[in-house]
Amino acid sequence: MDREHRILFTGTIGVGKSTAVANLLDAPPVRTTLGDSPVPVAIDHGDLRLDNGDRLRLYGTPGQRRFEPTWRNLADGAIGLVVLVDPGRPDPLADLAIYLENFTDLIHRTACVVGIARDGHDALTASDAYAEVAAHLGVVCPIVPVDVRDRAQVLQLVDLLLVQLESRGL
Ligand SMILES: Nc1nc2c(ncn2[C@@H]2O[C@H](COP(=O)(O)OP(=O)(O)OP(=O)(O)O)[C@@H](O)[C@H]2O)c(=O)[nH]1
Ligand SMILES: [Mg+2]
Repeated sequence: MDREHRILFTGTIGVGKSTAVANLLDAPPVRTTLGDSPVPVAIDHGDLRLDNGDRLRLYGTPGQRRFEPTWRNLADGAIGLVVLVDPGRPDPLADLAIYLENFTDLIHRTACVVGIARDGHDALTASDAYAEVAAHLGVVCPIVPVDVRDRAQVLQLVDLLLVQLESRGL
């Protein structure tokens, strides 16, 4: 079976997961709508071909926490995780903790990058607060501001993931 190099983009509702994924793809994203929801909930995914010929399959997870089983299915076999944080929400540090905890198996098996999205150049980003939350959960990973509408910045997040994987021989 062809190995699918799957990378997940996760984070709260509206943080920019779909925008980030769509921005990187070679073709428009495929949207899989989950059937058991009163409102349409989509998983966006598609392929990104890297310069070295490798192909990555990118997934945006549904934001709602009740889809935690879906998150786990997507995480199974994935090679890395991008957590997007919306600093404009009431408690972005708690948001970060929730996603790091939910994806703890994936993170410890592979690698993780945290993108502070939605105008993430704020006071919290400048402080060590996000890194402290991550460290408390045993996660050491790059934490960088990102504008998901800018393809180059999203690509940089993915690069930060791939560099970690390479350095660990994964
Ligand atoms: N003003 C502003 N808008 C942004 C920023 N980042 C993303 N957006 C916009 O926010 C909107 C929501 O982004 P989506 O990519 O749909 O977010 P999502 O995480 O996929 O949302 P769900 O799938 O509903 O959870 C899009 O219209 C983006 O263009 C930002 O930094 N600033
Ligand atoms: Mg979306």
